[in-house]
Amino acid sequence: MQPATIRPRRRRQGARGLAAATALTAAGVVTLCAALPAQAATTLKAAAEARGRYFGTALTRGDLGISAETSLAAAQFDMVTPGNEMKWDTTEPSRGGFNFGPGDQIVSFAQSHSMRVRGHTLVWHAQLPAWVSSLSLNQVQSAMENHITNEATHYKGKVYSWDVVNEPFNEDGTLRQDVFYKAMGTNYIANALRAAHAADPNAKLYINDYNIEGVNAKSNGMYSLAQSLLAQGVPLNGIGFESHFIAGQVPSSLLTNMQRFAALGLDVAVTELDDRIQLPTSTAKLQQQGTDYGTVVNACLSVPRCVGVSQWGVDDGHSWIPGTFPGYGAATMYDSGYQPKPAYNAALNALNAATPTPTPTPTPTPTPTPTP
Ligand code: 9MR
Repeated sequence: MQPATIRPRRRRQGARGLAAATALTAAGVVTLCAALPAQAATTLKAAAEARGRYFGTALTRGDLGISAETSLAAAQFDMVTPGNEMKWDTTEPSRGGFNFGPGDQIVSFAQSHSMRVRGHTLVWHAQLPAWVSSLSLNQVQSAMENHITNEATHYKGKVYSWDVVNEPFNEDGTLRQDVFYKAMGTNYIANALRAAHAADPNAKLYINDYNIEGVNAKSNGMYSLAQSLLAQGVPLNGIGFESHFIAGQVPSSLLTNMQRFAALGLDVAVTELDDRIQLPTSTAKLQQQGTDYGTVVNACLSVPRCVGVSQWGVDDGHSWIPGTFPGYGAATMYDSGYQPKPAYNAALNALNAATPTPTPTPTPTPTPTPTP
């Protein structure tokens, strides 16, 4: 079989295209696996798409002005998360005063390079303008729903997904006592998801958080919340695992944890991957980072409901890490001269080496026996 005849279609359809091909004959499966090294993709996005996944990056407006960075982003990534431009302090800095210009610039860049967009984020305690936190509590729900309705309507059809609620949990698995919680209790999350769904029924709706990548108190809190929302019929489609790791410390329960969320019937995604190194770097530390990137990509590939991986920024020169974690840096797959690091090769190799997800054999539907 020629590779061309089974080349998957772009993006998520790729999974189905590939699945259809593998379902044809058992011999076809063998031919496909044997052919993989010869058709190894040379970019993250092509390799990810061949596995029915995306590979994304965060981009800010500042990044859009740096041509070396945008060329690399367009060449390697097929999903964009705006770093700051869709957050509340930008999009509704004063009550009812909306500004979608910065977010539109990111969307326009993405569209002109055939990249999709993860909308980020509608409800978050940070980068929240002061007017929201100073509302009287009986006005918060309407302000939140109005914000969501306006923003999600503006970007309707232009975003693949929304991080509807960002970072709602404390480390012990309880919900943060932010203004939304104080006004509505736990229900603020269901209210937010329902408002987002009403505005853009086709966007995949996520709750996104950090330190929920392994099985721990915080991810247990997220798991219970997800179960409860689904039981209530709330439109929740996925869980975002930010994945801001420290080199050598990827949680050993990452895969198990992803699997348990997927088993609820949710998509999962690695949404903000980076892997910071205590400076100075060394060959051994960069190799460890490569191992970590491979581990994360392989975990995603092992979970059929894991839709993709996004890195938080293109390169080490434009990463948030050094500014927030003094003494740490070099957290991405590209150095500050835009050269690929061992982590890039590890991610690409993991994608290229992966065996396509096997298609479950359809169970024949029994012909119903008419009851007399
Ligand atoms: O990358 C963002 C940085 O430019 C901002 O200063 C920062 C402010 O909170 O937010 C960063 O992005 C965060 C993301 O929105 C949510 N998860 C953590 C990210 C890193 O702080």
